[in-house]
Parts: sequence; C-alpha cells; structure tokens
Amino acid sequence: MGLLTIIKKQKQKDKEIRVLALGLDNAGKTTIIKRMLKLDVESVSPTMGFQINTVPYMGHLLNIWDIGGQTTLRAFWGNYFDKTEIVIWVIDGLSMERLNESFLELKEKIILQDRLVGIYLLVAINKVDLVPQEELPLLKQNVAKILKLDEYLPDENHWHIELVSGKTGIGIENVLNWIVSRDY
Ligand SMILES: Nc1nc2c(ncn2[C@@H]2O[C@H](COP(=O)(O)OP(=O)(O)O)[C@@H](O)[C@H]2O)c(=O)[nH]1
Ligand SMILES: [Mg+2]
Repeated sequence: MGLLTIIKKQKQKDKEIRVLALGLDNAGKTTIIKRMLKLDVESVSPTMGFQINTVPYMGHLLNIWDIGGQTTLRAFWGNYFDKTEIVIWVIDGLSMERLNESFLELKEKIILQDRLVGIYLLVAINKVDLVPQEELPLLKQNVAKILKLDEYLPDENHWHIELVSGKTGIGIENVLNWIVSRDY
C-alpha cells in the first residue's frame, strides 16, 4: 500500500465517530436513531441487548450503539464505553416522574464511574412534539437543574442539552451538527 493510500485510509477512519445512545427504557433512543437513518419511526419495539447503526452525516460516519435501557440491562452499560466519543443521553420529556431515576442512573452508572472522561455528552430531551411550545424553555431549565451538569461537568464545551422529537424530527439536525462539530 502506498503512503497516500495509508493516509487516505487513516483520514476516512478519523471521520468515524463512535456514539453510545443511553437512557431509561422507553425514552425514545431507537426512534431517534431511526429518524437519523430516515427510516420509518412508527414501528419500533423495545431494544433487547444492543444494536449498531451507521448514520452518514456531513462526510462523517456515526457508528451509533443503541443499548437497551431496561433495569436488567443497565448493569452492562459500562462494557460499551471503550473508544466511545459521544454519549447521547435520552430523556423522555413527557415522563418527568422518571427524571430523577434518569439523573441517578446518569450519575451513578456513568459520571461517578468516570466514564465520561474524554467523552462528549449530549442530553436529548425527547418527545417534545407533545409538549406545548411555551413550556419548552422551562422543561429545558428543569432538566438542566436536576441533572446538575454544570456541577458534574464543569467544561461547558463537553456537554449540551437539546430538545428533540424522534417522531417528528424536531432538533435531530441540531444533535447531528453538534456531534460532528466537536474536536476529536
Ligand atoms: N410522541 C412521541 N413519541 C415518541 C417519540 N420518540 C419515541 N416515542 C415513542 O416512545 C416509545 C418508546 O420509544 P423507543 O424508541 O422504543 O424507546 P427506547 O426504549 O429508548 O429505544 C415508542 O412508543 C415510541 O413510538 C417522540 O419524539 N414523540
Ligand atoms: Mg430501544
């Protein structure tokens, strides 16, 4: 193989971004990924184990690992962090009674285990298609307050919160843009 080919191959490889989609069961991880893949979002079933999806975006290839969020599967989340560059933490924006459970899982299984060292975190508040427009700013503020990200992750460049809908596609482009515009 010539040097140029090697350099080219390396460059292509560099454009691959490994993403982990995590969060509680039913938050909408699989729906969001299907939306990114421009697939039918009406036919999702609960994710057993995990599934890997490749999403091409702006010259990058996002290898997105869709990991089941059921209680029994959460103990295995730690196995997937190797080489991960982005974690998308999906929250069900309609299910505020589970927000504390989501915070505890994020804190105990991920932040306090130092899993996020060197990894960017994108929090996606999903299902905003069913949240009245005027409640959206408050929803975002509440999530930010409960997750305490500014306390746990002082480097503001390393995390971001986005309001999204896997169902309708709201905010999905913003998520993808944020991911591909990080420094790797
Ligand atoms: N209204 C609405 N429902 C959604 C949205 N995203 C997912 N859902 C629904 O929420 C349920 C769980 O979605 P799923 O993608 O399987 O969640 P997962 O367990 O996190 O992978 C399904 O019934 C979806 O149709 C959304 O943006 N808006
Ligand atoms: Mg799923």
